[in-house]
Amino acid sequence: SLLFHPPATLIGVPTDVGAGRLGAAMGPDALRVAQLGPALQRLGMDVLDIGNLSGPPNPRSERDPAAEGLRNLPECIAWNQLAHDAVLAQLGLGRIPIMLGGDHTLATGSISAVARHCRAVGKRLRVLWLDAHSDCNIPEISPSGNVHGIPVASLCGLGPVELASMSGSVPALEAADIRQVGQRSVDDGEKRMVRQLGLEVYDMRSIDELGMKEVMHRVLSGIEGEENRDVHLHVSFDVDFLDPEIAPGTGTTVRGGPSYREAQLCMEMIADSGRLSSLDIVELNPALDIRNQTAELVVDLVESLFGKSTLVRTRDRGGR
Ligand code: HAR
Ligand code: MN
Ligand code: MN
Ligand code: MN
Repeated sequence: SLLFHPPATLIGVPTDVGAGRLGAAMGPDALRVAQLGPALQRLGMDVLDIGNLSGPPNPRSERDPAAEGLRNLPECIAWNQLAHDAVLAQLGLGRIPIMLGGDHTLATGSISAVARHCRAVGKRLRVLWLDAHSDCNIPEISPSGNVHGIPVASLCGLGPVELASMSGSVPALEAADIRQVGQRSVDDGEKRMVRQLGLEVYDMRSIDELGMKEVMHRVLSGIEGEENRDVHLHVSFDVDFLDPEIAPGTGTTVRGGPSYREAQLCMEMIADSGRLSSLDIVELNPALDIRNQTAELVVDLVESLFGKSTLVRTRDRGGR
């Protein structure tokens, strides 16, 4: 690969606590079966797999009674704290943490660690949120009580204080640090939150109208090139971002997502930015998959995210 990457660490965080369906806890192992680590090593990367974190038990039923409007909140807080600590430790070692979820509630922990790290070393933060959903609910408006529907609000300082304060300061980041791509299912109250926070969202309609190339150009603007070496780019990749025709192995599919080629271009343009410094891969649910095809697709896309390309390319940063 023409791109240099610092060493990376795979951190398995096997949770179902934030989701309405069971099975995402098997996500880390499905990614291992699909050879995520070896695939990245073939690109010349130094990859270490530290195994799975252990935390509170996952629910045994998909109908746990809701407490204070949010299901399994104490377990979600505990798992997020574990994810936070593990991600922060890897950042401190100069390695790229790749968090293998688990459900998307874990992004509060991982991104809180990234925000804490950026504050400590004086880096600017940009978060790309690739997801069919905005994950911007707060307990008062969540239609499901599922904690994987609230991490963006938590990071912006709203909702349960244990989650909102995990980075050591509230809010963990500014809404202006986030770019969302791929949304096509946003709840009514949540739409008002997105608006109120002023999130920059490139939903499926934007992708239809502008094309993935222009969308990615916009979400990466201001962070590419030598003059922006002080930017830490975090990608939070919810597998339901992808069209369910190519990625059935996830708990809350929504039709009309990015195609295989659109997703590849998205990942390739992120790689070209040269800024990728941490990653979440979440909501992969092998219990709903067909012969691990979704995990294999994710590995294929993550190879592109770390610079795999069909041809040897000169690094045309503008790309246009
Ligand atoms: N918006 C819905 C809720 O809050 C569903 C969102 C959760 N699904 C996810 N996260 N996979 O992106 O319940
Ligand atoms: Mn999500
Ligand atoms: Mn989602
Ligand atoms: Mn491949």
